Amino acid sequence: MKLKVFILLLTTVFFRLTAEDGSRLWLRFTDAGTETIRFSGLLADNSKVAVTEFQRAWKEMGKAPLSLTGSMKNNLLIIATPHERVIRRLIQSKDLANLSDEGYIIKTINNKNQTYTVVSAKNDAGLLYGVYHLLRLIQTNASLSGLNISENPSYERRLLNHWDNLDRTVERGYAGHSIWQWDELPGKISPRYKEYARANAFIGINGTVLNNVNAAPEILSREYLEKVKVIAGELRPFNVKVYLSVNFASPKELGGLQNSDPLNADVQRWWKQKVSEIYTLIPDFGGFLVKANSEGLPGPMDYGRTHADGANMLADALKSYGGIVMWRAFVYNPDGDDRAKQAYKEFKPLDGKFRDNVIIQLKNGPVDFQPREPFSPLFGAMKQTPIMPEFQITQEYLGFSNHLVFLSPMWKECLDSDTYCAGKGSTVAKTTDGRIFDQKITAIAGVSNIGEDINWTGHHFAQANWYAFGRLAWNNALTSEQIADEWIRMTFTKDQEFVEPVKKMMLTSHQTAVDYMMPLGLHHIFAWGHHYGPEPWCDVPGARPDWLPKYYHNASENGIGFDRTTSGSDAVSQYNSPLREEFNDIKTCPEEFLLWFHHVAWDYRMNNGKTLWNNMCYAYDSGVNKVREYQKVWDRMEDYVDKERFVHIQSRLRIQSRDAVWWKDACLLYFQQFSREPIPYDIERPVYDLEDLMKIKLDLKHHN
Ligand code: GCW
Repeated sequence: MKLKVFILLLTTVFFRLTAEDGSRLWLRFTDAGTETIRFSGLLADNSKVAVTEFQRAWKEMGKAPLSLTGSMKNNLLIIATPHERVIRRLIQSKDLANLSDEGYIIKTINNKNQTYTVVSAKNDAGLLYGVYHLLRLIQTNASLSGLNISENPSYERRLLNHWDNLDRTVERGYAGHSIWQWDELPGKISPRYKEYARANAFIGINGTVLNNVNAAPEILSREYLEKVKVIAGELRPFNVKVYLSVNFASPKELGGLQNSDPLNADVQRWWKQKVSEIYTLIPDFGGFLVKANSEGLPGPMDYGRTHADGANMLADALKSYGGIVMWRAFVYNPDGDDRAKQAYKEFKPLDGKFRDNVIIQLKNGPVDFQPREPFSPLFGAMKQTPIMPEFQITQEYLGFSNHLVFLSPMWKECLDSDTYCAGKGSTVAKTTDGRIFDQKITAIAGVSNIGEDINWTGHHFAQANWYAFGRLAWNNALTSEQIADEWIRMTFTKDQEFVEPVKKMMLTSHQTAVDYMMPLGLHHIFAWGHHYGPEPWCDVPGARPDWLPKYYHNASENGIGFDRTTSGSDAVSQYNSPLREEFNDIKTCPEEFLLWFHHVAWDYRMNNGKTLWNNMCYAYDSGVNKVREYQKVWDRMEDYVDKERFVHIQSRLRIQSRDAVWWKDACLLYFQQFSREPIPYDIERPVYDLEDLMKIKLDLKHHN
């Protein structure tokens, strides 16, 4: 018997040491430094998911489950809503009055010489988030004494958008196939759905759009809705609601109607019936996400109607059930003079024309999730129509799941940008979270980077981007530093020798990627189709001009960059003063956006006195050097990390390092043909030949 126990112990230890595949994400409760925590018992309604989640984590930490008690003992943990008398006794009602439906408080209460830790909320959802917050404090070794926490989320709807197709391929997904096993559903339920729900709930995500915005009409068929119903059932206990992307032509394609004109009564009836069918199956269904008249997809404009006509028809069908329409503003027109202007041009005139259960979903920048873009000028421009930011968690334009790029600083850059729409300080965050406009709906979306890879996201560090999105959706005032710090401690170790250098690496990694890919406001110089490597020379006969890098960089002997000033495309005028003047003047335009807004001569002297060409060379070089530094930082971390994750990350950094050189050589050698200037002699010489780089054709299929 003893031998058996010993062997069991040995295998457990062995398993722990070796099976570090990243599948546990940030939910690694075993690793928590819980020595100092002593709860004497638990006072709670045991049936609540918040309580079972606490006990589950507690057990994983190697602790015996807290025994439930009805009597008030010192060091008691209390998890309850005001339905429990003890909460009404210990907590002042004003403390709970300020909470939203999902808000919570965590307090240390001293009462009659006894101390209690209390997690309370108006509803079960808030209780769950409160418990997760407490667990995060435990996991990150934060102090548990004198707690006085009160939190409400920044956005009511905090959504992931999956670009998952029904054949289980994932558009712009780099972590394997879709986690939704459509072929097995509804009969077989993958255990991963529940794990997914828990991981999301832990970071505050409360909704998910299951399918690609390039939506197949079949998602609305009865067959698929039965499958969706099962997924919704798995996610529900964790307060994660299901939404669907819909194809605007569904009435015609799926319903066999003559057309899908939003003003056609048959079409309206079709949607009403469909929506009623959905709610019969999924009573808490969240609503629709729609990509219409964008990149060749059908939409109301096919029938001479507006975006508002289309969105409102769907909104009317959803209204009585509490469902919403998230209508995307990702539109552009092959004939326009500047793609960056299109969303503003199409949507601003429609302000005030949408139903109150419609929200416009807008990418952070005016073009398309580029490594760096200024914020979209549509933020703050619609004053009677709510707008929700859409960020891209999956790294379509940032090295797929090969490059280590922590995206929180990029998103913060957008959220903290001042739109000046209601005077100074009108940040994108405030224009979208209800602090400036009186909005019926507030929401935020992130395009998921999740797939069926064992570590969920391909690169272990890409987990941090999923994590960061959730945390920012919950609290858009968090700093990237805080988020990285939490994530590292929960995912790897709390050892400062590890936390500090790794955090520094993460926090600089976005700027690093911008430097080796597209510094100084360059954008969209990616290879045709896959968006992985560089192809500034790309020329595809007959292709839409706005799908080609040259449209954006305009390199010639005169200089480089897109003239969006008042003498160019005039995109600057879509911004409020003083931004439009600041962007318009080459002297005041922030240098990180220089080539976004200006066409600049190669010998133009920048703030540091060096020419544009030299600055560009130094930027690419700095990007390359930074990645090499990351390799050194990471190699020094070997003793703090399990072998499996260490080696995996090490090998990805090697790829990133090589790719950075590829980017640098390709862009500098190509642009040098126009600048006709030497690459400054103090930086590393190119190691590739341009002709060879121009021959690279990766077999990664996709349009534009
Ligand atoms: O970034 C582009 C992508 C497309 C995507 C589109 C969109 C889902 O290259 O793959 O399609 O944006 O956001 O609709």
